[in-house]
Amino acid sequence: MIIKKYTVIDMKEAFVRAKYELGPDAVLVDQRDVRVGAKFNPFKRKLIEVTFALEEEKELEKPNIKKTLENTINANKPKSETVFKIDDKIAKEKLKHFCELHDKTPENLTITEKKQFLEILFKDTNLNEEKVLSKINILVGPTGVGKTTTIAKIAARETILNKNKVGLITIDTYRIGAVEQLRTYARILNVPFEVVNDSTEINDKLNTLMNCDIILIDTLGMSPNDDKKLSEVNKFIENCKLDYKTYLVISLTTDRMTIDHILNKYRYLNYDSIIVTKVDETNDLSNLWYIINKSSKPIQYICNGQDVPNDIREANIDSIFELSEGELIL
Ligand SMILES: Nc1nc2c(ncn2[C@@H]2O[C@H](COP(=O)(O)OP(=O)(O)OP(=O)(O)O)[C@@H](O)[C@H]2O)c(=O)[nH]1
Ligand SMILES: [Mg+2]
Repeated sequence: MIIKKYTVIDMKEAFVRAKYELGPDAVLVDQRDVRVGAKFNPFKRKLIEVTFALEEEKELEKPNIKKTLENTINANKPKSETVFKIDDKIAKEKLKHFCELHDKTPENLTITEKKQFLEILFKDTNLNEEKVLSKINILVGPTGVGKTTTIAKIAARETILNKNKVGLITIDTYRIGAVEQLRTYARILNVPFEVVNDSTEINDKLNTLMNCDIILIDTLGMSPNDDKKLSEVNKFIENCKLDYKTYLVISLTTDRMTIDHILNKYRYLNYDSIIVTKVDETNDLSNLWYIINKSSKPIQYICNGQDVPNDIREANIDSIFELSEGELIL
């Protein structure tokens, strides 16, 4: 029997990590609250220590875990109730015009016509720009939006599907458990992992991973109002001597006023591209259209769930169509 303990923030994280590492047959055997920090520190953080077990005959060899990942990467998610609500003035006009041309109402457009409409709607937007990862990729964004999880998803895709040699770095030594979270994923994928404690170390750590095709850098979550942390992360990024690409990770559950605020504040970090997460937690994809129109930067990935690595799509018409199941609502 394999016994594994995880120290996590919440049970969601515990299940994601156990399922990812031990497979679907892992069972929860114990759960207890723990406090982490110096002995007399009144601000000790409350975490949960959970123990999972996996029976001997169900133990998964690493190659089998990889096989499972390969099989699940392209698996379709069960049907959701997500729609694409056309609530913006320009989009509404375009849909009206399209329906007139086809002598239809939005409700009785065929699936093919709905797809054609989305193609027209997004035609001249940055959605259609080519999506390429750089050798060095830095994910930044507000707290809890899914930066670390998305890094694990990209790392798994690149390792397993694209056969790239991936290396992971974290500069998040701020949040308790953050280093361990990414280290666990690095161990499962059997890829090198480095921790950068100080902005001056960044180039040395990058040099040790120079034989990798893709390097993914995780950063600490920051409120867009926290100028101090924004400038701290900027220091790490600015010190990086090699070419890199920065991605702003943003949750689709964010309200539009906050989206504006985040897009604006994070401009300070000169992000090149956007990754949208938690699409599965909303039943309306219209904020995607909003983000595309508000930002001059292209969307690289869309993430639609907690499952590592399968809940990630390259952002394009096909993925938007798949996620909304072609349902357009006026
Ligand atoms: N529903 C849903 N949950 C997600 C998605 N991506 C990540 N999560 C969950 O969101 C929670 C936070 O994810 P993390 O990857 O730790 O987020 P983070 O941005 O690294 O958080 P900080 O480092 O604390 O800023 C976890 O419970 C993830 O499983 C997604 O696309 N959909
Ligand atoms: Mg994180």
